[in-house]
Amino acid sequence: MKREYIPAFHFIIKLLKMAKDLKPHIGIFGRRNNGKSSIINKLTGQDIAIVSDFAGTTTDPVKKSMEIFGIGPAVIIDTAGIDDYGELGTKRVEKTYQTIKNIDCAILVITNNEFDTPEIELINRFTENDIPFLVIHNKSDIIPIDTTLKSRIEHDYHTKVLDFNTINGDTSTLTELLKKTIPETSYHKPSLLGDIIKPKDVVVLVTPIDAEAPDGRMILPQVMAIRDVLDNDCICVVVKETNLQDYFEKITCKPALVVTDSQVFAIVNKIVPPEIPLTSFSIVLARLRGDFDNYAKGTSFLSRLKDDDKILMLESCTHQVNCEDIGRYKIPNLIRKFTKKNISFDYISGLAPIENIEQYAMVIQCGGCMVTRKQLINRTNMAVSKNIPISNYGMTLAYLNGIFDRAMEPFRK
Ligand SMILES: Nc1nc2c(ncn2[C@@H]2O[C@H](COP(=O)(O)OP(=O)(O)O)[C@@H](O)[C@H]2O)c(=O)[nH]1
Ligand SMILES: [Mg+2]
Repeated sequence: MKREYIPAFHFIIKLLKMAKDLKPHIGIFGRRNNGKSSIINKLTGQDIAIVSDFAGTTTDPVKKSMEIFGIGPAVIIDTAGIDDYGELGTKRVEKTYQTIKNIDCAILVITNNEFDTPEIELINRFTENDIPFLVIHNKSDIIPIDTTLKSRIEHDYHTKVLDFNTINGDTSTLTELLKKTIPETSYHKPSLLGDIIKPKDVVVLVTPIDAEAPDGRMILPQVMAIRDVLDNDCICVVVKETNLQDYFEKITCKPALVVTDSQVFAIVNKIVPPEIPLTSFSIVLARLRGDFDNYAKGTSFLSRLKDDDKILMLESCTHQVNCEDIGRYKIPNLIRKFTKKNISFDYISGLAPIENIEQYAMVIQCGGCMVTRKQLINRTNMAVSKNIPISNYGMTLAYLNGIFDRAMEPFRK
C-alpha cells in the first residue's frame, strides 16, 4: 500500500521545522550604524552579531536562535540598514523588507532623533503585515531623545519609544517591553487535540504498519499524537487497522475520538460506529499550519468548480519532491476526475509575489512546512480578502477522497 499524503519524511521535516517556528521571530530594523547588531549582542549577552563602526556591516538578514534573558528561546533576525544605497544596497534593502513577512514582532532602531522617510516606510510595512513593533532610540549616551519626538511617535503609531544605549543601557526595561510586544500566539504551543478531548477520554490512533513504515519505530505525526493524548491526561490506544475490529469487540468503553492514517480511512470509516468522532492525522496536523477555518470553509468549493476555472496552487516548499508530486500531478488529476470539468492550474513557488489573484476561482496552499504560520496566513489572506475560497493539500485530498465531512466533523463547533 502506498502512503499518499502523509509521506513520513515530508511530515518529519515539517514537524521539526515547527518546533523551531514556535519560537517568536523578532526582526531588528533601522538605518545603518544605528546599533542594531550591538542591541542583539546586548539582548543575548553574546557577541553573535558582527558589530562595527563601518556602515553596512550586516548585509543579508542574519537569523539566529538564541535565549533572550527573561523571554526564553527566540529567533532574532538582524537586518541590513534600511538606508543602504547603490545596486547592492538596494537589493539588501529589498531583502530586509522581505524579512518583515517572516517575523512576529519588530524592533525599530533610531538614533540622533532621526525619524523620517525610511522609518515611516518601515512602520507602514509593519502595519501592512500586522506586525507589532517597538522603537528604540539608541546611542542616547551621545544624543538623548527629544521628548517631543518621543511623544509624537508614541501617539501617532500607538507604540513605545525606549531611550537606550548599548554601553550602559538597562536591558531589563528592554526585555520587559519586548515581552509585552511579542504576541503570545507566537510562542504559545498549541495542543493538537486539547480542545476536543478531555481528561480520562479514550483516544484510538490507527496506524498502519506497512512496507512504507520506518523500521522499528513510528512516524513523527503518530508520536506527536500519542504525546498529545497523554499530555491531555487521556488514555491512548494505538492499533493497526487490522486490529480495529478486535478493539471494538473486546473493549466495551467507547473512545471519545479515533484518529487514523488517511490511507486506511475507508476501512476505518466502516468499522468505527457513526456516533464516534473520526478524523485523520493530516487534518489534525493542518490545524497547526495555516488558516484552518478558512480552509475548512473553502474546500467544498471543489464541488462548485466550473469549466475553464483556474486554480492557483501555492507551493511554499520549493524543495520537497513529494510535495511537488502531490501539487503538480496528483491533486490536478484528481480534481479533473472529480469535477469532470476543464480546470487549469497555475503554480507559484516559495514566496514569489502573487499577481492578479482575481483571475482564480480557488487557491490551494501546500502544507507549508518550510514557512512560518504567519507567512502562510499573510499569503492566503490575499485570496480571503477577495472572497476567493482557499484550501490546502491535505483537506483537498480528504475532500476528493470522500472523507472530508466525517474527518472535519470533530472540529466543527
Ligand atoms: N556611543 C554608542 N555607540 C554605540 C551604541 N550602540 C552601538 N554603538 C556603536 O555604533 C557602531 C555601529 O553599531 P552596529 O551595531 O554595528 O550598527 P548596525 O549597523 O545598526 O548593526 C559600532 O561602532 C558600535 O560600537 C551606543 O548605544 N552608544
Ligand atoms: Mg549590523
